[in-house]
Amino acid sequence: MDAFEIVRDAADKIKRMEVRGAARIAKFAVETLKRFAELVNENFDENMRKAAEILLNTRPTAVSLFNAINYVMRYSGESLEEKRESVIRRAEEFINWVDTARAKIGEIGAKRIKDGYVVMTHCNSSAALSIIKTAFRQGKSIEVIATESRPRYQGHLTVRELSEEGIPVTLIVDSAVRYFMNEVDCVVVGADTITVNGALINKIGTSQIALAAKEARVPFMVAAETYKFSPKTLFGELVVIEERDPEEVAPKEILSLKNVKVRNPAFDVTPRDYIDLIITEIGAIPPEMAYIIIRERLGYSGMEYEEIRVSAKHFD
Ligand code: 5GP
Ligand code: RI2
Repeated sequence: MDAFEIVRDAADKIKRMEVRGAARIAKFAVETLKRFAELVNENFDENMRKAAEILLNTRPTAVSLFNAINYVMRYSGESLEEKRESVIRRAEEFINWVDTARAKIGEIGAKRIKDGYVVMTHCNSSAALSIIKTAFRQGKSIEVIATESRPRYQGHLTVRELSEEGIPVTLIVDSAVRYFMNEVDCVVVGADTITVNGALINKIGTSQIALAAKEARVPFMVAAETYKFSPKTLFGELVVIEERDPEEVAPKEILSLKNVKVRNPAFDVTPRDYIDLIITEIGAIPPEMAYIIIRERLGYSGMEYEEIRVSAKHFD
């Protein structure tokens, strides 16, 4: 396969959700840029930029993809070989960030899960499951309630994963969340993006769960690596919520009915008031601290922002 074919093939896998999950798509995009850099021998800067844009224009909501690509695109060097090496080094650094952050989040978050807890989770988040698995491996007897997460049923992935680990898990339909909330000790979900004012953008249905949890006084925790915080929102942009094909939601005979519109947003916004804690790899923080993470951990200031930014033309 030629270098751009590899990139286009990877972008297609992300779009079709063959590769999915905010952390996984970020890591996969970075692995792809690394492979691309290993193969490119001319017009290095221009070709890297084109490859980065193809990967960026796949799924608009998870800022992990933007942060990952921008991390690699801050490569340095004068000669082709220096630049290539810099891309490879930065890609490896980011991949290491993904893996170590997930483990650290597991360690920190597990302290909030006590023996005998029933934990509710939504969709399939590697960071949220890291917390649940770590608590279980520490010998705590826990049970999980997992929503099926229509329309893509990522809940099926979650119950498989937990079953393999030996963790008892109950699968429920998304609309049964309120019904089960009284049995739940805490909710743990992942994140696609955290905004500068501490709002959570995550799989559609998350905000309803947060609302039900708040009403029942059940702690609602978010597992989010620091690369899930959005620098764009510091500069006033709103997060673009991906709306996917209605065919994922309803059969053709429904879609073809007169006067019927079918909509399929993939994510929703949970305001910070519903969030008790965000578990990051550098500590458990209140949502109000999102600004500090973007400024100090991700190192974004107004000047830098425009400079390093790879344009995302399809959803800007
Ligand atoms: P709601 O839409 O549920 O009333 O509130 C959403 C909350 O998330 C508000 O506090 C809003 O300021 C905050 N927020 C931060 N960034 C975004 C964004 O990109 N989109 C939306 N819809 N809300 C955001
Ligand atoms: P991790 C997923 O998005 C879900 O919304 C999940 O909560 C989030 O990414 C984070 O997953 P999708 O790709 O990064 O299934 O924690 O649409 O694995």
